[in-house]
Amino acid sequence: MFANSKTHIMGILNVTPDSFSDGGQFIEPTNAINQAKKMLEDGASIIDIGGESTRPGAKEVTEKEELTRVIPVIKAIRTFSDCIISIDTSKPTVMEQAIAAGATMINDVRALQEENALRVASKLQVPVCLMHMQGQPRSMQKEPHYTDVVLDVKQFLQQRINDCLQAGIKKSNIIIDPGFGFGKTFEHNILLFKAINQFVEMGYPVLVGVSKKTMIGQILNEENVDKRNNASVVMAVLAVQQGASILRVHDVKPTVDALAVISSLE
Ligand code: 9MG
Repeated sequence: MFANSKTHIMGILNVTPDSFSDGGQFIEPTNAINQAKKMLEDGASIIDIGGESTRPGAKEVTEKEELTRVIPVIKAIRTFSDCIISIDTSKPTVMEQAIAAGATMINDVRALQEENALRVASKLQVPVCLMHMQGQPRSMQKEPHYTDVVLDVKQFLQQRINDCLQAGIKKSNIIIDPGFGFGKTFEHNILLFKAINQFVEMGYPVLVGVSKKTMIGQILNEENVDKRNNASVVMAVLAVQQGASILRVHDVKPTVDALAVISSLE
């Protein structure tokens, strides 16, 4: 699905009351569904639906609550689109029920490390994104520490890839992600961003998610997340130029337009 050279735009759909950038406006299923429609019309090929906020400091959510948030939205999107629906979760039961409801991909910020997650993902046989995170969202930004951030993150991802292959997940279903902002200082994020090409060299499609994140706020000295859109598009372009295959973004249309400019020059 992600092996060719096409760049996929993954539109973010947070069905949470406390997401950092959209402030819970898509917790209402109707709003969420309209937002998904808009992102698809704008050119997204993947919709990433999450019912657990993973922003720094976020509290964990119960399985029941997560299911209540995401399942109706997945079912509704499936009635009008055959797009790739990605379920952003670490919980095996949510993975299973989301796929049964029509999702076709798993995005796990905990890289299938929760109990039973590896076994369930292997059984489901869908593409899975393995993301690196140091710590847990509640405390991950307290004191992130690495010996060599690029090497450490690469080693972690390679270990998770090996565990996935061992568990029966097909190589063609694995996507990797350095996890920008997840247990990383500004300097760590910059070093990782400059090394996206090294992650691409690992031989798996690379997903990059920097849209509106704190690192962009720090570059711009801009607290207001709504004023980070332009810089988010620039970083998306720079990620593609290093070989990223999937861009996880809030603003689909400007990112699609930027990619059209790049491909017209190839
Ligand atoms: C859920 N989520 C928030 N940020 C993310 C990122 O950078 N990558 C992935 N895979 N998921 C993310």
